[in-house]
Amino acid sequence: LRQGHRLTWNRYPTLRIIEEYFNYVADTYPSICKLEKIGSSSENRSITMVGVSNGNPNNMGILVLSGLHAREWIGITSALYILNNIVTKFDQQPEYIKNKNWYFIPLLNPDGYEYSQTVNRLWRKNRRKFKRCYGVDINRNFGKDWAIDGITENHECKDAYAGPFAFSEPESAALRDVVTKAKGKLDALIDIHSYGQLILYPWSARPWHNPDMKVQKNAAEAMTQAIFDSTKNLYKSGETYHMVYPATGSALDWIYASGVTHAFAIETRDTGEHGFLISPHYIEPTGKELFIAVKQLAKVLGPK
Ligand code: ING
Ligand code: ZN
Repeated sequence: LRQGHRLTWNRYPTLRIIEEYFNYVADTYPSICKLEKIGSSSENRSITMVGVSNGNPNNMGILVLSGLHAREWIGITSALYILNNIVTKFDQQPEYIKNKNWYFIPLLNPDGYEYSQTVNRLWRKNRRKFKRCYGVDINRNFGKDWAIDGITENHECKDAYAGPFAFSEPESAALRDVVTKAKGKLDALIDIHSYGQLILYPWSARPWHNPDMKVQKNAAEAMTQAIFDSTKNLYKSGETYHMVYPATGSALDWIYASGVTHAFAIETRDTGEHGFLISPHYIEPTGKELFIAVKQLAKVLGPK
C-alpha cells in the first residue's frame, strides 16, 4: 500500500492503519516529512516520530504528542488530524506554521493501544508484565517528581502505577531521548489526552506556580479563546495540579523542566458525558479545535 492509506475521520484507526498512514505521509511528502523510529515498546512494536519541516535553519520546534494512554483514542486521532492538515496543505499554511520544526509522536504507547482496541477498551497503561499485573502508566514514569506519592513498589495493579524507577519504560525513555537530542531546538509541547476540555500547564505534581506560569497562562488563554471564537466550544485552562489532580512523574512536568517553556497538555472533548467512549462522530470537530489551539500556539511563539 505505498500510494494509499485507510485513515478516515469516520472511525478510530487500528494500529496497522496508523502505521500505514505514517508510511504514506513520508512517501507522499518526502520534501517536508521524515519518519524516525525512536524506540521499541516492550512487546517490540516500533514507536514512530514524524518530523515535518521546511528545513529553515531558524525554525522553532513544536512537539505534538499523544497516545501515552491507550484508551484516549480521540487524542490520537486529534494529533493525526493536525499532522494531516499541516502536511497536505503545507503551502497554504501561514508562515508561523511553515517556519516551525514539527515533531509528531501520535502513538507513544502502541502496545496499550492495540490492547485497548482488541481486549480491554478502557486500558490506560503500557503492557509491561509484572508478577501480579500488567502495565506502567507512561504519564507517571518521567523523571520529574517521579512517584513522590509512593505509587511504585507493590502498586503494579494500579492504573496510575509509576513503574519501578523513573524512565523504566521504553516508551518514556524514547521520549526522553528525543527531547534530550533536540536540546535547545524544542520550544513547545502539546501532549494530548482525553477528556475534560482543558488546557493544562505545569506543575502537575506540586501545588506552587512554575517560573513561566504567566507566559503559559497567557498562551493557554489565547488557545481557549481561539477555540471558542471559532467553535463556541468552551475549554478551560490552568495548572494541572489545581485543575485536575496532583500527578507525579508526568511528561508535561519533565519536558517543561528540561527547558521547553511553552509546555501544555490538552484534555480534549468531552466533559464526561461519553468520556473515553466518545463517538467517532466527534473525531473531526475535536481534531479541528485542537488544530486551532496548536495554530494559536504557533502564532504566539512567532518566528524566532
Ligand atoms: N489525564 C492526565 C493524567 O495523566 C495530566 C492529566 C495531564 C496529568 C498532564 C499530568 C500532566 O492523568 C488523563 N486523562 O490522562
Ligand atoms: Zn491521558
